[in-house]
Amino acid sequence: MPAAVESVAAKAVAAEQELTDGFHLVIDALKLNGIKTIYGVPGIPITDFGRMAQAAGIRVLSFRHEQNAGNAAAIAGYLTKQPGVCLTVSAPGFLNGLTALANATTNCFPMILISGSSEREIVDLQQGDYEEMDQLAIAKPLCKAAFRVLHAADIGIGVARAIRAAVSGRPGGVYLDLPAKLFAQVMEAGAGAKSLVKVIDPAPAQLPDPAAVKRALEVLKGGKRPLIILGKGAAYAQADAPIRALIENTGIPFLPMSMAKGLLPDTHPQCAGAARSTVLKESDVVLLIGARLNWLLSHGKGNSWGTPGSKKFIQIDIEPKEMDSNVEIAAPVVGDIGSCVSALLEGIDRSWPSPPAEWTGAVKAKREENIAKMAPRLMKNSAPMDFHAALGALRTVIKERPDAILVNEGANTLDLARGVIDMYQPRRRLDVGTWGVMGVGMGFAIAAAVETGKPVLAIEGDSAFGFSGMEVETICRYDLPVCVVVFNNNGIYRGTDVNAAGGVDPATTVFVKDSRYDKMIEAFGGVGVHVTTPDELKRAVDKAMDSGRPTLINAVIDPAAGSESGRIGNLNPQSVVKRK
Ligand SMILES: Cc1ncc(C[n+]2csc(CCOP(=O)(O)OP(=O)(O)O)c2C)c(N)n1
Ligand SMILES: [Mg+2]
Repeated sequence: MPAAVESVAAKAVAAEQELTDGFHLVIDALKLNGIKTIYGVPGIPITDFGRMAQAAGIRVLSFRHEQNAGNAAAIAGYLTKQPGVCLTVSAPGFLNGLTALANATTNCFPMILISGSSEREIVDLQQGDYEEMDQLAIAKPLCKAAFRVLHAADIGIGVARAIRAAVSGRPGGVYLDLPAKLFAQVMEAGAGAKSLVKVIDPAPAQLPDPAAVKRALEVLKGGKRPLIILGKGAAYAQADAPIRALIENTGIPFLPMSMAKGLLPDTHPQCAGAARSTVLKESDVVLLIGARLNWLLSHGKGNSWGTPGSKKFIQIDIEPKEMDSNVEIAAPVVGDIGSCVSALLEGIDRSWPSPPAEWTGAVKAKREENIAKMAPRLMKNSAPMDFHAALGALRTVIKERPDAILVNEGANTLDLARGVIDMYQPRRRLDVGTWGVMGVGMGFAIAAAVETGKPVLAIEGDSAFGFSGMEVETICRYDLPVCVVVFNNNGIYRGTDVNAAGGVDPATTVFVKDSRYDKMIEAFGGVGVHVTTPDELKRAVDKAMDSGRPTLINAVIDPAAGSESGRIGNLNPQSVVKRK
């Protein structure tokens, strides 16, 4: 090569080495802050970004629909206390991801939805750009915080703000809008590197006021029939040891909310899970730890809570606005759960009075009575199976594999599995959460496998499964240790409904009879199994979990076995007008 040409080429390389751009700055900012995985769906303007992120060592998992990628990111956030990242294209992809972002915010899961967006100048003049939408404005009311970055030099700050907003205080969903033009914006590499921000202490401890702790201890000590309720906030906090110590040192019965199951084993002698209605009604002092008095706890009032005014509530929550949301909180303790529980523990020494034996004895008796009542229903080896018979088999699976992660959605399939399947370890049960939303199943299962490396058992109503079912291809593509069991009762709640008009259309809640969901996964190289008895079901799940191979088991459930809306049929409005 002639010397002159050589020097021009060298100069070009040198110049290139000194430049960076939006693509690389976003990747560098995420990596600098420990983000190892992105869940998303490619397309304009983020296809190359996904490729480059993968090339840079971030694990980029492509889904079939953004809602599932978003749910995966949200539950990754819940499991790791680091924001899960979902990446989508503009307008329709963004909207598909938005349900998961809103659900994450409602459930206090830290996640960041990063969406590419179209040209601001055209969007703002509404001139009809490709996938035109004012995404920032739409996201804002549905998440904890929403940011847009317009200049490459601001990427570091934008990513830092998104991370801090997602995980600090009460965690939630954050939207980060990255216009197409930003990715290609160029800046000098040294200045680019300096513009990045490593978020120091993204979720700082928030210590409770000692006076609030003292007040809480006094109220708790005054209880004759005390109860501790654990919410998924308590599980999220990863303060497992102090929470366990608080419960065991006080001897107070505890009630785990759905996703708090396993924080202490459901088989723990103080667990009141099987005596729920008794403890809600009869308790006089209730300590809520990361549990909100929303609809899932009947707002802390009404019939299920016994005599009006008979309770005193102590509430531990990081969000001060949570206090008095539904009823008066006698002793609010505001701070992060680990710090609050540890502070309470300091005031609980050997002289702490055990709760009256009359109370703990009554809770124990009720719990044993209810467990004994359920036992024979779990042992029926019949075909077709009812829910209890099938769940009896799966209950044994989790007992034998307490480390496995259980994903669960549906109506009867959800409510009955929650009651039947004991959990033994923290953060092993992932389900429909605060909204009772269908469609989280495969996204949650995929992220649980990816983030923890543990085997995953997803127990899915046939309707629930359908919302994210196409992701069985994703499960096969990444060869994840996920075993999906579809409880196939031919429909929503039951498969026996009939069309009241008598026409050819089936009833609104029934599906194609005797479908074979197991065939779906076979199309992608996974293992499909069709079972009709609890024994077959147990064998098939064991085999799947031993092998770690992607498996879908079509479990035939008696179509007449379920009830309307599972356990929450009372929430359905009733028509008072008689049909003519
Ligand atoms: C996004 C969303 N759409 C609709 C619903 C209403 N819904 C509640 S449970 C359910 C499905 C119940 O059927 P299935 O999953 O088969 O459970 P089963 O009761 O039959 O066991 C539906 C559609 C919902 N909760 N979330
Ligand atoms: Mg069903």
